[in-house]
Amino acid sequence: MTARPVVYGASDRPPRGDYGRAQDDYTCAQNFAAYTEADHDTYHRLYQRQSTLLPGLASEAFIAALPLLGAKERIPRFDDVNERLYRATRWQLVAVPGLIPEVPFFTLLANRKFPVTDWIRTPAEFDYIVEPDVFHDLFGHVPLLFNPVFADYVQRYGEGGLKAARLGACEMLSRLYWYTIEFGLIREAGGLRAYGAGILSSSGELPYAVHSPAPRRLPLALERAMRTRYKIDSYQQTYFLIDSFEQLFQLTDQDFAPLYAQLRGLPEFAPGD
Ligand code: HBI
Ligand code: FE
Repeated sequence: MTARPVVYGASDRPPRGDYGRAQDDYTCAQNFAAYTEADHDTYHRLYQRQSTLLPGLASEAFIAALPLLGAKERIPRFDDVNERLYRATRWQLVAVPGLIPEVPFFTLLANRKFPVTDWIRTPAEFDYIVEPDVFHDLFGHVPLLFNPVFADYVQRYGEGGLKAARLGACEMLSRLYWYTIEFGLIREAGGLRAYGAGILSSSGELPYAVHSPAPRRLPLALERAMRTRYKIDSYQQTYFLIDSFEQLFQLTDQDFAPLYAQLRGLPEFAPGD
């Protein structure tokens, strides 16, 4: 069976990426030869702009880990990053053609493999792209996988996802991923900082998430986050706050099955509630 593309979330956009080259587990070889000089230039310009925005807005743990990625000027070979990443936390990057279905996604995370989309946005999409591309994944997600506590949380999330799939609770667990790994905020230095990849890789949403008075900011509580719907193509209207990555990890210590049963019958919250 060749891997079929997925249409992700509410977007009715055709999936991007060539899924014909993916294996059954949805991974593929990184198509390094396909990168043009324009692609490397797009990556370099995105990296430069985003890294100048970080001070005072990004979590210190992220700022400290970013140099470990070791790729500022050009899109790196994932195997080169894996040299360093595997030594640090036993995680490795695997290339995927784009978004993949939830169970293959959870399976990779549960095995400390992070799926990294291997294509990059066009220059016309420099300021915004709906789907995660290689810059979102490498710059947004990979640095914190060098952080031991966060790295363990992501694997625990993957294991939880496989259990959620068996319980038909993927949507509730996906919201936890969305409001932490993608769009989470952490209390730090008397203020707020971003640790979610979707914020860290966005030039507009990074200052907005930390400083704008518009969005709601709530302390992370599973029963609230798991019932709060999200949109994938606009700034978040609700952000959830944590005090530490240890707090995130401890959340995964409990068995979510009773929580899913309790929440299933309760009404959901719209993104802006
Ligand atoms: N696929 N490649 C990729 N990257 C993601 O971050 C991703 C995905 N599929 C599903 C998904 N994220 C989320 O819905 C998870 O909560 C399951
Ligand atoms: Fe992401």
